Amino acid sequence: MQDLAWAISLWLMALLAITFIYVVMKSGDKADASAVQSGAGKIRATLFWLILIAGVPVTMVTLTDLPYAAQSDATAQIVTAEGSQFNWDISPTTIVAGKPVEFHVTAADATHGFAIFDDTMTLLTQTQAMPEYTNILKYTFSKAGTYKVLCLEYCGSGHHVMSAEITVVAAGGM
Ligand SMILES: [Cu+2]
Repeated sequence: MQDLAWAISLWLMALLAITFIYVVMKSGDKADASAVQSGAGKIRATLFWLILIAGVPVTMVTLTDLPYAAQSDATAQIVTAEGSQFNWDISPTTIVAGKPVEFHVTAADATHGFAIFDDTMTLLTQTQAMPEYTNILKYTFSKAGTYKVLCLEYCGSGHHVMSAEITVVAAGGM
């Protein structure tokens, strides 16, 4: 869905850019004063007001459908994660499957990479852990189990020991 919206946006942006370039290229021509008085001018004026009047409600309705508003989920489980050389400080480490999790990820010293792997060591999701900034990573674990957190950003001599575990329990099992 997001890819489609992105593709449509790109096409519309290209169309707008082409129109803009066309208008700029044509702007050297003298205005046709008779056209403004005639039917062409009236059609232009009608279209202008139609777009303006229709545009406002259409924009308002479609903006509410953007995914951004839906992202702040009050039911999400909040987990804070702070990376430091060479350790992860994660709280809580036990969460419930099937419910969205919001990881608030930051770092104490250098930039680290906060990455979550399943038991087959498949990367599920990741974000940067940066000093003085909190990245919010949203993820919903579909099944219970033990998940590994590893650092994906080389951060010094002990980078490879930066590992932690998250326990995901089935809903109602907590
Ligand atoms: Cu690292």
